[in-house]
Amino acid sequence: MLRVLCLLAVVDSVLLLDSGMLFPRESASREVKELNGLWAFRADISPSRNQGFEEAWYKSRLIESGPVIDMPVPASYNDITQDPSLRTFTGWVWYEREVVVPTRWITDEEIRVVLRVGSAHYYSVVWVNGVKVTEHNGGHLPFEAEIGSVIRKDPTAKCRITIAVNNTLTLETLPPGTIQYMNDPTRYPKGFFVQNIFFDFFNYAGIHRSVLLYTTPKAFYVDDITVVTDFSDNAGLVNYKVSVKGSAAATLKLTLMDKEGHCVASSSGSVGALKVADVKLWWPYLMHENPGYLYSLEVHLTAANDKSTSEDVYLLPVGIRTVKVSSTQFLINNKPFYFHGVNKHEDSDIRGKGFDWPLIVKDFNLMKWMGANSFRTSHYPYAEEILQMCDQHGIVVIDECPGVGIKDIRSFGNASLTHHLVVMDELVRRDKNHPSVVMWSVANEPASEMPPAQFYFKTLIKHTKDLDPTRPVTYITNSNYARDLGAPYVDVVCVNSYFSWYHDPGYLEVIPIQLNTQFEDWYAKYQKPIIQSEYGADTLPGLHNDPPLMFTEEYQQAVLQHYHNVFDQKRKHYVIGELIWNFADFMTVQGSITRVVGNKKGVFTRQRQPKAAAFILKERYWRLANETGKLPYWTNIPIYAMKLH
Ligand code: GCB
Repeated sequence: MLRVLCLLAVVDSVLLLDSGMLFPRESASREVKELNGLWAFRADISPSRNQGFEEAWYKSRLIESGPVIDMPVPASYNDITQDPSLRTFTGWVWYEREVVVPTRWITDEEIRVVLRVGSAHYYSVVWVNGVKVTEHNGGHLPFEAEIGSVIRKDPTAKCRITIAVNNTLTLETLPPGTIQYMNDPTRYPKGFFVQNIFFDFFNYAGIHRSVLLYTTPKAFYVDDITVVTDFSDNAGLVNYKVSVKGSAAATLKLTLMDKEGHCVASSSGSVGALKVADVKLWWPYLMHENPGYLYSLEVHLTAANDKSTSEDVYLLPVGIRTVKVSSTQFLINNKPFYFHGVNKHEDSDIRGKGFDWPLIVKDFNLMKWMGANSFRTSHYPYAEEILQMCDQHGIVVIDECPGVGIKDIRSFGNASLTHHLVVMDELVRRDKNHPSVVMWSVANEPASEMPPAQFYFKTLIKHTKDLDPTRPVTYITNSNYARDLGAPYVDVVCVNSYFSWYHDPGYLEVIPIQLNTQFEDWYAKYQKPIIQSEYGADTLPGLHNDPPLMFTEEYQQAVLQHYHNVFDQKRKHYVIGELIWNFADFMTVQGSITRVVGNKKGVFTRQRQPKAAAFILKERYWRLANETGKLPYWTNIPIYAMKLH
């Protein structure tokens, strides 16, 4: 009982924001309408970038205030046209689309109609039929607005949705940046300015994920659900809390179903625990013969008045598993888990950071092909659909917020910290129920040796633990172990290092000694498990040299092999994972002469073709899986992967 109560307290602590952000799913009471496709688009190229607001472009159709072009949604706008100024545009761009809303949604006052944007980078303002319905600060998380009252004002009118998006990064955005005006008329054209950034990927912008309309009942509806799972022996435990908006008279019924649709537990009331006999745990890929097992939690809300009965139904996939960290191990379901995986980016030709199912499925096939059991969402939250795939396939995720490039001391100020806390609220609210998410990463390579970093990370990490005491929290460091001021607060030390690349370039022989020293130093100081969260080398596919020279396929292979030798020593003790930088080549800014049309540290090209290093990783990851998992009669191993065994 005490255990249940403790876990319920955990469930309770998560709900700090005043509303939920459940992924829109169709059910008996909910409909979803996707608004993806072609939208009208215009960049505000006025020197102030403010013409759109001054002239209120949202008040009438966008084409009436100036020329428009077709823009696909979801996609970054940068690589869609031949216009170099749109590729690097900084400022407001305007999107618009007219939507046919089902008549019933308008005439039936009992229906709540919500407009939801999966993500738009960076700052967004949204109008419906010229009426502002919401704005959102932040480029990688969803936001929504109830629009029923606006579309009901004139039921005969089309529903015109206008979204203005501004990609400007400042010292207080996440990631941070600065705008620098170049005022010397002898060197720069009039009004010339640049967006400086402190991170190594292209600042793609636009509406990056799906725009949807969805419905729920209006009088009452399921606003949020939090589940926290546990097990003991054969019994699983799903502690839940449901937050309901609207009528208090509604009754809640919860049913947990297995994959075959059989009810395995049921309950009522907004807070409680479901006990599952003969539980099938959620296991990572390659750790168990049946990974990614998901139950389905049906949350059923009903209310009756003298005339009728109405209901709201929401179905949440639930994986039952636990996560714990000791001083030397990362435990999933009390068994040691070793991360052998990748760092990724949301990045591809033409669509930039736009959501794309073919790309996502291809990436999952490649990760499973190479035996990767995990990835980090470097350097920002990825689309929810990607996490759903991870849940289903058992791919373990370190979920990172967009706190990348916090290098300027001014980005450690109050305004930045406050925003960072809100972003963590939004991230945890969105991703808390994914079994695949096993750890939060609050930042990547901040200037953690600067004095204000101590308070900043202490506060941020504590806040994240308060939001979700069930998952460990980390940030990714490349600081010196002796000067890193945030490390005392993390649960797992995640270190990036590029020996023989940025340090001692070309000298492969330094890797064993430097990597060994790195691990020994960090462990001696903190006695916390360590993940090598990045390592790698830029490599041009098809470029060869033996003995290995930098940028050749041979050099990338050699770097990996040198690192792997050390990992094999240390993983017997306290190293709990290795994540290659990077899964695939990705686009960067032109600002750095160390990048030739992007960062080439991928083991796959940007088009997802393997470099020689991909085969090294494939062999290694399957070998590691065979050592640590139980795979002899693994049923899902495709034929091509079986050959290795
Ligand atoms: C890093 C960063 C990552 C870069 C990578 C590199 O440490 O975390 O964003 O892309 O190094 O290739 O330089």
